[in-house]
Amino acid sequence: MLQNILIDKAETLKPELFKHIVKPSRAVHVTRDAEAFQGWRMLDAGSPEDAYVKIWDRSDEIILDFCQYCVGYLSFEIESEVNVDCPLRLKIILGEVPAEIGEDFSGYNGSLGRAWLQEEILVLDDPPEKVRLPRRYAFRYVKISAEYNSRYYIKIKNIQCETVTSADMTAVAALPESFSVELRQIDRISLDTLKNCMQTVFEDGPKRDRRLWLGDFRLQALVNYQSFKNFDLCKRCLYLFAGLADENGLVPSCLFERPQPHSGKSQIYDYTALFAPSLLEYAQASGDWATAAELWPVAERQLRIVLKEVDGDGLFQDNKKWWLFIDWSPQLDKQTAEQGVVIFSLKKALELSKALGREPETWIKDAIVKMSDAALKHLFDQEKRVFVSGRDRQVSWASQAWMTLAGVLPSAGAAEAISTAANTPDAVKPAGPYLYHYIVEAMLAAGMEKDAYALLEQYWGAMVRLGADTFWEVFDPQDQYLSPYKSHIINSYCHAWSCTPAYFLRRQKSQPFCAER
Ligand code: RAM
Repeated sequence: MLQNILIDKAETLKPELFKHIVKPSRAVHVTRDAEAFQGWRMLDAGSPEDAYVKIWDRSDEIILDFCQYCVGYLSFEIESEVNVDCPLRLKIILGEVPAEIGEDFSGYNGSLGRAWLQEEILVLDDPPEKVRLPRRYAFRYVKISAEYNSRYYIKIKNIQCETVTSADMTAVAALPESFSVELRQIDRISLDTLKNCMQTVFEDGPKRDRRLWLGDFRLQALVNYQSFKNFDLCKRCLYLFAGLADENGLVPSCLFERPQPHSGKSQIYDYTALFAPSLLEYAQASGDWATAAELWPVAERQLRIVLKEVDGDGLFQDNKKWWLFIDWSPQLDKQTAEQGVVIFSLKKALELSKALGREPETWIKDAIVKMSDAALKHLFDQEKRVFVSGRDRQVSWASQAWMTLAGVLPSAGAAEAISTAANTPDAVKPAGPYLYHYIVEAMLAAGMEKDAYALLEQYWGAMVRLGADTFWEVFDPQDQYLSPYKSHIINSYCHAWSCTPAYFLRRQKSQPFCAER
């Protein structure tokens, strides 16, 4: 019953979407180029008007470049001869990046469903004047091919996209000119990334997976508080998570809105712990402490659940019951990072309970002390001055980041541990922007402002230099083809967890200094 009330509340907060019409800016050709991102480059092929009026006989194709990232509904007009003697077959491919247009989807062998690749086959018996694709697409490039038609002619014209978002771009000013051009560009791309993921929930990516994930949500919300300030969308998401908790009170790590809100059934340990920090941050940003008070039992429940995986010595143990995420790196041992996430979340929960004027939560305090002591005793290498993880005492950036955010060491010790890991050649590095966010956040917490902004500029700036319109789900500067799903074309190239430079930059009044690159 209570669950239904929470879902009903969430549904009343469903936003109206802002709509804009966007038209392509140019026609292009796609060509192989070893120097370009993932080996594909777009070459200018003139104005879109020339491409629209192209007359098709049998088979041919046009590629249009919208020169900006669009999420929405594509439409175009068809002009055909009267004596059409067979159905018209059109293939439409939409791509976030050039590789999706250049490569042949029939060779796809990734681990996620092929239907995520954006492709539409239209077979029209009586070609209408106007076509509007029913599915929402996420793209910059559109390729339309006429496939083996009979000997009649058609013209395609007036292609446009009706874009949708719940982010109000007019509510956000550009960063002041006291910031470097590069940082302003990184900020703008971050906001474009978030905007395109802000729909009726905070989607992780508008091409894929198009759903609400708890870990992604925390980062999206943090950027939103510094920019669009759409508090109701955050509130809606918090109620959806709470309303879909299972019979043990465990909130889902991801959820779907349609056909009606339902759990995605994935349970990620670290995401579960982050519900409490997310609730606190929402209340701090919006001032809506009533919602925080109403959802406090849910936050508390998540922490009681994660503490079940902590042994008598105060150490997190992987009992193989949960998906441990932290990052996509396959080599990463996650024990220490998970320990850090839990301590960090317990501390935020304590802050929340105090702000709500609750009686002192001694169980939270006790767990913080016990887990912090255990971390120092068992997970900190006194000689190397660095946190280690797992049986092989692995050194990773992830362990230092989360232990820093957990505040287990004083900041000088945390800075030393982060620098030691960064200077250890075989330390496991992050595989994607989600963990890079936490590295930057940890550096700032450890007083390493210069390094934090240098890393931000280096990592996100590298995506910009490779032509990013929006920031990516996965990015390893050493491997442009890296994919957790065994295919780079199924990766999401507008992925909201990568939008956090705007959070770091917008909390600054002026240009933060950057270390030499
Ligand atoms: C993928 C998505 C999502 C992330 C999970 C762990 O499905 O990239 O953003 O939160 O994995």
